[in-house]
Amino acid sequence: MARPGHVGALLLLLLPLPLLLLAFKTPAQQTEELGAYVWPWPQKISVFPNQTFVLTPSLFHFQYSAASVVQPGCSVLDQAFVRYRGIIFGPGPWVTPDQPGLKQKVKSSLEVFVAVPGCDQFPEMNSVENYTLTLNDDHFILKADTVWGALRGLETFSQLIWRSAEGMFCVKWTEIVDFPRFPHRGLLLDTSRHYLPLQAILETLDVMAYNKFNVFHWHIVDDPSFPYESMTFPELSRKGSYNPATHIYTIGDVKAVIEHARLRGIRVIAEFDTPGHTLSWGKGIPGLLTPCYSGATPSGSYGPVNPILNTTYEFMTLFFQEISSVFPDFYLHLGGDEVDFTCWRSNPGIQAFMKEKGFDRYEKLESFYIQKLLNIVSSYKKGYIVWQEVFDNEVKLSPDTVVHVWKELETLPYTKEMYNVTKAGYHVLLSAPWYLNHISYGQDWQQAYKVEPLNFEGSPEQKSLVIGGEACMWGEYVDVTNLTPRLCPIEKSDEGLDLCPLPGPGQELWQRGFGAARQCKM
Ligand code: CP6
Repeated sequence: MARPGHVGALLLLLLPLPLLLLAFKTPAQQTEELGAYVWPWPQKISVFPNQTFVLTPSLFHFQYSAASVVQPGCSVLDQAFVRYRGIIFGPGPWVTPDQPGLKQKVKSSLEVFVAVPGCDQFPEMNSVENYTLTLNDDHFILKADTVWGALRGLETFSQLIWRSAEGMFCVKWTEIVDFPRFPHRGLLLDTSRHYLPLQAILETLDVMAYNKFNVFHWHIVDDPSFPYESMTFPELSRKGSYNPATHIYTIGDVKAVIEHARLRGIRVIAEFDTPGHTLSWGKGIPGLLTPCYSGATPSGSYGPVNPILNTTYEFMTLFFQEISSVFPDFYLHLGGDEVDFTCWRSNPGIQAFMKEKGFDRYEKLESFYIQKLLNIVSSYKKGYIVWQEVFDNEVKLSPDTVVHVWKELETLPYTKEMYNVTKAGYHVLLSAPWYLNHISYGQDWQQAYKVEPLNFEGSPEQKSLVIGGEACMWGEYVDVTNLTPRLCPIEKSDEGLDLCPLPGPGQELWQRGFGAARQCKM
């Protein structure tokens, strides 16, 4: 019987030449050798380093394969073709590659083939994003099952092209087979602590697309401000935003974000976090929040949403009806984190309600509220994501609930929570190791790349419940002036390459392993 060493040697002989050259090299050496800089690194890539093609910018175009089920008129790809032409070639002027005696083959198109119909839908959790990219003598072809996969392939194609010293646009003979490791690769932006102008959100969506991220988690409102302009309850932003003339997101703004994201294969998941983190809601909806007491009299300050009033649930029913129709994604993020019980504890009405219901702990009251909220949202045929406290407090959850793990405690490391949540059979989303807003001097983002989301105790079934992760940009110390450098720290990596990817789950969630990086292009 052949020992593993022999099998390995045999396999090596069967590999095509470029792969043979790559055997036993470190990832950095591989990247250097391939001369290909793709981020995140594809699942399978071979580059024939000695075969270079030249693209003609004035003539170059993307074209739908005759056999593709998707044809001109497909908004997602029509617009992506225009976008990627700009990304690849810039505005010009260009040198023409038609000097006599040019050794390299000139190529003037990339054929795009999509197998499954659909251009006007929204991307979903289960959307297929795989693609193959073949750049050889016979074909320049990108094949994907869906338009979403084609978008990922166009991004990769754009990253493979470089400019020669003479200013020509070059690409090597390349074969790529690629697909994501996890379906949910998200970025959270917090637009409540500091308002972010619409343009900053749209640019961030562009950066997400460069990194093959596919979920924008919009933490749109919180204690400090309520910038979402509700059609049903316009007082919410009129009273609760920093400035109702300038610091709100109108329905038009929200639609613009959703469409900009869709065109890049990015889902928008809105978070309306309750019952905590809701101070800004109270300004527009009197009676929604719990009045805190000092002794027998109201102190004048307010706590979480008041869970004992029917009016609270009447409001939530109407409010989430609107939210369910404005945001097309199946999932809403309902928050449920960091509920402070001090105010509830101080309120005599709440104390009486606790007695009446026989609740011995305030977690029970929190669960009572969340349970009613989940029923409301379910009635609108939506699924939900909740922060881990909702699971920790033993709220009854529907089986398709996603539990979002964000805490790292000595008493409860996130790996233990991942174990607990998946043991209970729920889907899980990881954020605890990926806080982009936490910075210290030096290359602390390197830690983010070293995270292995499946490194926790658990059966294969448990691991299969990990849908992915999200990098979080909490907004207490982040506004439009420092968003970009925190998203994209430009530094030298250990391998000596200029790095400017989205730190966090970009690489780990697409494929484990090393990849070179590119500029953020912001
Ligand atoms: N805001 C809201 C936050 C945080 C959470 N919810 C948060 C606090 C501390 C850390 C990370 C996040 N800023 N609404 C918790 C999910 Cl370390």
